[in-house]
Amino acid sequence: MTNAKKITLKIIIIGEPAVGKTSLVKKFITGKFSKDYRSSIGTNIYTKKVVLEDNKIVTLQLWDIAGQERWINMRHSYYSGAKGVIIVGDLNRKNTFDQIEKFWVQDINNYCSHVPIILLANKKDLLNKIEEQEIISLGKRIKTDLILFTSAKTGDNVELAFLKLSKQAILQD
Ligand code: G3D
Ligand code: MG
Repeated sequence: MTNAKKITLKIIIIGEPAVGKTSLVKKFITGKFSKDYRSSIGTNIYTKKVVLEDNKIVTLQLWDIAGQERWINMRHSYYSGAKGVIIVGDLNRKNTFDQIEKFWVQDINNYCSHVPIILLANKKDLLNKIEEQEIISLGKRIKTDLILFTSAKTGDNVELAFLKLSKQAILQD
């Protein structure tokens, strides 16, 4: 007998091309890759089971845009039912953070408002060109639940990011 509760959470990952979205997901998944069954909407879907506190087994369904970031077909399907959003910027390209505010947040507002958002400032292993304070201000303006500085290369804060968002998503679900 087990009193574990089974929950599936759809988490979407968004952000400009080459910020490290796929690398972050792959680092977290470490090899587990469920076959792409939604290639028609330009998406790869990965799953990973995690066990949170109080024995909750959560299956994370991670949706990663496969190319053509800004022009994903059927945007509605991509965002629909998402319980959490990971927005990624590249610490070496300021523009990728500007676009978060200009473009990606509008999408969230249009398609899946009121879900927890985590902002990842990725590639922290490289020479960073953006002040930490700028990222924190952006996070406040777009009302993120958490900001983390990550590296998909070293793995720094990657697992933490997915676990924190999962917890928040369950609380708000
Ligand atoms: P995307 O899915 O957002 O488009 P990718 O981004 O995951 O494809 O990553 C784009 C490039 O950035 C890749 O390099 C990848 O290796 C690199 N990258 C991703 N995350 C990090 C990071 O944290 N640190 C460093 N140093 N590089 C990172 P290539 O050369 O394969 O295009
Ligand atoms: Mg990618």
